[in-house]
Amino acid sequence: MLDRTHKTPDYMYDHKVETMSRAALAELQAERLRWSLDRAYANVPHYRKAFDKAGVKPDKLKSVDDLRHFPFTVKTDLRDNYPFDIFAMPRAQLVRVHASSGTTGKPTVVGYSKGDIDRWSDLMARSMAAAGFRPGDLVHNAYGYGLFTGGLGAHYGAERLGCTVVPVSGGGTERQVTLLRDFGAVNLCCTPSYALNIVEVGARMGIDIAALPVRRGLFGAEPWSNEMRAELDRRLGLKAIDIYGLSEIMGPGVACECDTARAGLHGWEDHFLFEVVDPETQEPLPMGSQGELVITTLTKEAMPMIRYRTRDITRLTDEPCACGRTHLRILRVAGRDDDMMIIRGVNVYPSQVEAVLVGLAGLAPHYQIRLFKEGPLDAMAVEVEVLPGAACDDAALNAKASELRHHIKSIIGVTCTVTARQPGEIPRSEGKAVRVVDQR
Ligand code: DLL
Repeated sequence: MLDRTHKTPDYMYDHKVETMSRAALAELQAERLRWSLDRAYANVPHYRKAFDKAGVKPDKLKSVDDLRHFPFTVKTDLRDNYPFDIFAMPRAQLVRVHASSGTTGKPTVVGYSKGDIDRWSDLMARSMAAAGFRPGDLVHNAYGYGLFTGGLGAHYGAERLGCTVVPVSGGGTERQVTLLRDFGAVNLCCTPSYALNIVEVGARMGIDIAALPVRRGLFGAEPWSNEMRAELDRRLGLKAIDIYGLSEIMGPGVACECDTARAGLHGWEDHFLFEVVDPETQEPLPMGSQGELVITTLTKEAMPMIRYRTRDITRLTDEPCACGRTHLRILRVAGRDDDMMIIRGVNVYPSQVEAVLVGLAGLAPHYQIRLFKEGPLDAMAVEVEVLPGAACDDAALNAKASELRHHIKSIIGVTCTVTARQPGEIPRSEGKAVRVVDQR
């Protein structure tokens, strides 16, 4: 258990650690990094082989900078060691496993010791406190429970912080709305796309979510734009906060925004080491450059991850934050490198298309992108919906479509086809939204 005997203001879960000087953080990281590398090398055949092949040894590590000589870990390393061979402890000593859905091939399995669950709970509690959750709050948790880390991660964190949890899980949206109204939760946890679905179903039921007590949304598990944030703030009448994480590293709570600044997600550096590398050359990039986020765990017992390539594209900053926390910030994740589309030579992320269409008069914030071949070239078709009540005869739909096509061209610089549809025609999400349908 975390030592919470020191005085902590109520807007921070662990003031001493969250405001540690960067020099002290670096010292703590160096010490923990050695421990993590040692543990991986001694207990996981995969790491022993990979380190030996690269000619590196944990005991040769002089400083955190030397980590750059250690090999990366990628998703296929987990699949190749399916299900339990990447663990640094006998399976019988673990208290839990989670797994990715694995749309293609084997799922990736991740494991936790009792101590790992304890630290995860603390980091989620820390994230939630940063997001403005307080002990005694009622938390409506609509992240999916099960193999996905969202549900149980948020559940344990909220309990640890001293909140009362409503463990609804995802789906059954009318019931979600009824419970939000009847119980009066002040905090909502779900994906941003599901939050939109909830507010819309509420409107159909004659219940305005914005008029309910809910005032904080802890949204993550998928990329979302600042434009979508403004839309969620307004439609749900709350403050939308971004939370990041991935199962391979822990689950939700690897990084979270503070409600003071909402300007980047504080990455909890006492437990993780963050690097940004050039996805092509794999060379580490200086602070502030955009590239692929690489994370090393510093305290995970059951499954240390050394230089895990997340494939998430972002930038880091260690500029001081208005909230007083010293841990670096991950500027919002633009998307995954495998989601990046190259349309006539222009690199585009779905979240950029989202930023253009959300808030455009008469359009609903629902969309889907279809990728297809036009001769030898990749082409993009964007499907959107008009708002309920807006004109939706053919002429009105065509006019909306051509307006959006024009904006996408002038703001992102790509030519695409746009189809505007009737309200309700784009599939709704109950978890992670499917933004891109690849028909190439
Ligand atoms: O999505 C963990 C999570 C649950 C995070 C609930 C936040 C809230 P995975 O299913 O393993 O874990 O998916 C991880 O989702 O590599 C990113 O590509 C994406 N992702 C997660 N959070 C964000 C975010 C959970 N805030 C993958 N912004 C990651 C953008 C995100 N992308």
